[in-house]
Amino acid sequence: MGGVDFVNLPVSTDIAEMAVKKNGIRGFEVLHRQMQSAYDRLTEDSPDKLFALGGGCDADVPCLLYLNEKYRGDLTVIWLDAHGDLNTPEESATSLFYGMPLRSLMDVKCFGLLENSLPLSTSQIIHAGGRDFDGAEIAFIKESGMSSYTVQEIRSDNGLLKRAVDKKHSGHIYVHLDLDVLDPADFPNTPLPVDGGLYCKEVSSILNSFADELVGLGIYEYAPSGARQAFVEKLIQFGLTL
Ligand SMILES: [Mn+2]
Repeated sequence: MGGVDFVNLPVSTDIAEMAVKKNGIRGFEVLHRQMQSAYDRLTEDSPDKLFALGGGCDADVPCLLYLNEKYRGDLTVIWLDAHGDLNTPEESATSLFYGMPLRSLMDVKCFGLLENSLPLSTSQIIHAGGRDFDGAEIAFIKESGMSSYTVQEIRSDNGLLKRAVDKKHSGHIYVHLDLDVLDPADFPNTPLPVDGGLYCKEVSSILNSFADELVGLGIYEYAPSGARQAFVEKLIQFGLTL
């Protein structure tokens, strides 16, 4: 990509290996290997800013742990997602890691996937647009006091996320964008769509409101299709200007 340091990290396509369960996580060894290689590459290149394109939400784990270490815990993460991504391996009914990435970031050993990294604290995270939480995830949010805002709260108050971020007093903001935070009527191209999401223009306006403070953006869960491809291209253009 012209003018941009672009790194394409290979991922396993071995279905049999992805099915092998360890530590309560399906495909643990594959995830461990891929996350470690992404993390090592980031550490080696040591970028100040990062634009990541997935893949599944789990691909943001090495990116966020790298940035959290780089900025020594001075990082605020806005996690835009229809789902919580907050299960522990014990709480997960499926043992699929894509339901766990946000929670793994707060675990001191990242569930064994990246053991030497600095975990995020719940106070660094703002979950936004969630509407399909499991019972254990709702309990976790309640007990931990982690910030979590619904689509309705965000829609009815333009400055809500901006104020929530300002309260964290961090100079480094990262946006994790799981495309399923979007309303399927407006953007259907995700593997796990959930009704009642944000509109594309609302997500664009959220991104623009943080454009000057962003140290990173991750875009995940795109199911490639011609429909709404223009919006994804717009997001990529935005990411490339960070
Ligand atoms: Mn997700």
